Amino acid sequence: MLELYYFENSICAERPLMLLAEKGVTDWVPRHVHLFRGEQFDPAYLALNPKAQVPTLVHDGAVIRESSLICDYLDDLYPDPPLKPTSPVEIAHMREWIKEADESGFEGIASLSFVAIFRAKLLAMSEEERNAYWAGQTVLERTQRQQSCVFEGMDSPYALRAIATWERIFAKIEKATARRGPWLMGQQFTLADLELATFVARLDGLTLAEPCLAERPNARAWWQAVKERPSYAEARVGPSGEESEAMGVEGAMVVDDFMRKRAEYLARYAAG
Ligand SMILES: N[C@@H](CCC(=O)N[C@@H](CS)C(=O)NCC(=O)O)C(=O)O
Repeated sequence: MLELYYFENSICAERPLMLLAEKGVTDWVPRHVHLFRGEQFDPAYLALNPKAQVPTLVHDGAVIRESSLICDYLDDLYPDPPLKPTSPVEIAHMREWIKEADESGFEGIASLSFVAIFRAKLLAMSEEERNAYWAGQTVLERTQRQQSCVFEGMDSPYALRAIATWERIFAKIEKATARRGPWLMGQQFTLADLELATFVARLDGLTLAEPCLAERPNARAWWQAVKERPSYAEARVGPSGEESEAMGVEGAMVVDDFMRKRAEYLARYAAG
């Protein structure tokens, strides 16, 4: 039995959801973890995922954590259509994209999401409520990042890091797809495209992808092609319906600050 613990609004959980759609796998059991109701802190869930995060995959009792490892595992389990190249060199290059997405891309999206979406909600809480919100977390680094984004907004050093990270990633996407598109690894749509897709979808939902794509025609074409894959709609990647409207409004409220910080970053750190 294949069970996937997920939350629909999670850019990490969307990765295996999109992968299952790519593979046409439907006989899996959805296990919903409502992050806004704190279900990730239930002792039964913590036993599966001590970091209190989604997604988690349980396959015939074996627990697999970390969205990129889950996708890799599922790609081996359901090899058709393959989402990894065949040559070991190409596989290593594909994994480099995923490593960068995991190591810094995710943190960047999480920071910008906190500044744009969760900041106002947390600032509206009493100090006691805010402390209770952070009390259950088990990863101090994440709590500190969230607190910085809530209290400092776009002036948080994490927001600047997020901007720098995504400038670097979009520049790499532009270069790779200009050299040999339409996908990051050339002709084959791979785990690299899929695992970046759900992160870019959040940026796009916040209206913050456009400034990064404006002068990058190949990256823009790549992003358009990703959104047109049936798996993108089937897995409901990115915000949809009312959520999409709300996110667009929240993003629009920080877009000027984002542009100001981005210009500051480009002038101070990325000149030349
Ligand atoms: N590196 C982990 C990160 C997982 C993660 O942080 N998931 C977020 C949602 S995207 C989460 O569960 N957050 C818990 C919370 O908000 O309390 C992965 O890729 O699976």
